[in-house]
Amino acid sequence: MTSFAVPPISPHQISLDAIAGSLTPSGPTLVRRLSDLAGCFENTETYEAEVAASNPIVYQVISSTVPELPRELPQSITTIFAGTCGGELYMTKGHQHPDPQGEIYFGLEGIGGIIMFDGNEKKYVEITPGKIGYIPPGWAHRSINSGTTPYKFLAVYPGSAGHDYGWVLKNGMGLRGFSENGKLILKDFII
Ligand code: S6P
Ligand code: ZN
Repeated sequence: MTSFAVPPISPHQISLDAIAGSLTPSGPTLVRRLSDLAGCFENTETYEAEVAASNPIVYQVISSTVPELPRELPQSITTIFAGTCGGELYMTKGHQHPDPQGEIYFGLEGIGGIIMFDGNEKKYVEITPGKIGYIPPGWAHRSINSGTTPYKFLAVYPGSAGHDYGWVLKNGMGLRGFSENGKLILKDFII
């Protein structure tokens, strides 16, 4: 079983396999199924039906061994599988950093993007292999897979940033991503 390293962390090298979406050495892997995304999709009827029917895996997050601790700089690779629920593209839960600090996402495979919301303004930044998306302090962020293959990106973030998922459930994300005839359509997020 993989785990986070214990400080003090030694200088080290990490191998990144963009196609496999893996880090070596790696820490824990988090798997999120549709049932873990309660309150995220607009069409609650379809959501409940699909959870009851097959409860598919929506995304997974593989961490490096660097722990989420102050002054450390953890990394992770998120893979969002291709799919929709009620026409809405598969997404991550989305969160705010309770300690408002920036973060970067680096595109590895597939096509997707970051919906960002600061409680007032909303933005969408597309991510493809080789593109870096910058998430400034104070912007909640949620990733979507807008393509037909798994979308993979590397995240690098301050270890003390934390994850507040409740903020998104309370305030929404500003935008929702839908697939219509294979095209990404962004719609206002109505609370
Ligand atoms: C951490 C970073 C990512 C996400 C991951 C899953 O700050 O933003 O590693 O944790 O993409 O998203 P979420 O919203 O379920 O944490
Ligand atoms: Zn984050």
